[in-house]
Amino acid sequence: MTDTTRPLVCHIPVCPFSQRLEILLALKGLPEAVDFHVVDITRPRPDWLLKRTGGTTAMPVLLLPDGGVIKESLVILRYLDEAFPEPPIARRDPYERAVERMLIAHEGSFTGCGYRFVMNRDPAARAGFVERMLGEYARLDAFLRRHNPDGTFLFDSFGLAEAVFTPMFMRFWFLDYYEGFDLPETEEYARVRRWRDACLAEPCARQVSREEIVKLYYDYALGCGNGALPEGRTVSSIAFKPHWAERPWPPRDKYGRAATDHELGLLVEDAGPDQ
Ligand code: GAZ
Repeated sequence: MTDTTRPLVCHIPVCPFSQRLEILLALKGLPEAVDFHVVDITRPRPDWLLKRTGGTTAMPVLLLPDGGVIKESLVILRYLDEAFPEPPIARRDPYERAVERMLIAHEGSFTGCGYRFVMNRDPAARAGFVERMLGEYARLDAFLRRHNPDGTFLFDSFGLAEAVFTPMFMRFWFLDYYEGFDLPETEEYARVRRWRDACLAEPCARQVSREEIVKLYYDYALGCGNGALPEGRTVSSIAFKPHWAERPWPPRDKYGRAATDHELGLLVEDAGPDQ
């Protein structure tokens, strides 16, 4: 049962934006500070939720016991960091806070670039996506070299900026799998690579695995985001059932023939003894 005295986060479990909140709470050692309510992205939102949000459907949203509603993962992150102040995750010094915010200001274009890349259906456009993605990493690299050239994280440890970017570094495993794209192992990207690798190794950021992301985001690789169905399919790859661990790995070639529900292990009957 949900405890109505605690804030409630409505979320889509594999969504990178809600993983940011889970990482923050894990860093604070407060996984119980809020309740999580899972929303099925492949179905219409329930009426009680739409009433609270005023009709918007994007997750995560934070519902407060007194009726308050907070949207946007970056805003929710700050709210939780302030509402449960110990230990603080955002920097305390005003200048350091500004540096942290400048880096976080890059998250939108970084995220959008990776998602547009995985969703691209035109092989001729691929080179342009590689170039733009490298441009995004180069910008992060330059920022980190400027503000902490010899360190690993932006400051001395995994903090707010890392909680914002790590879910995207994890989602971009789909670029490695479906596009053969990874951050090059060259000196040019060495600083951002050190940061990225340390973010991926953080124990507080283990809410999803590479296998889960690759399997659940197959439809994104076919150009269908947010639970939309590719042509000829009846079950979204982002569906909760059948569980991702029971499904085979999808084909890597996203520009070739699309896999069927059956090939993706998405038909529940496939698991039955009579089939
Ligand atoms: N800016 C918001 C935040 O909280 O930071 C974004 C929230 C959001 O987009 N949530 C998605 C959602 O609820 C789930 S995660 N969508 C359903 C709805 O009804 O709005 C990201 C993309 C993208 C496609 C998908 C996603 C994604 O680009 O992971 O780019 C950033 C959705 C094509």
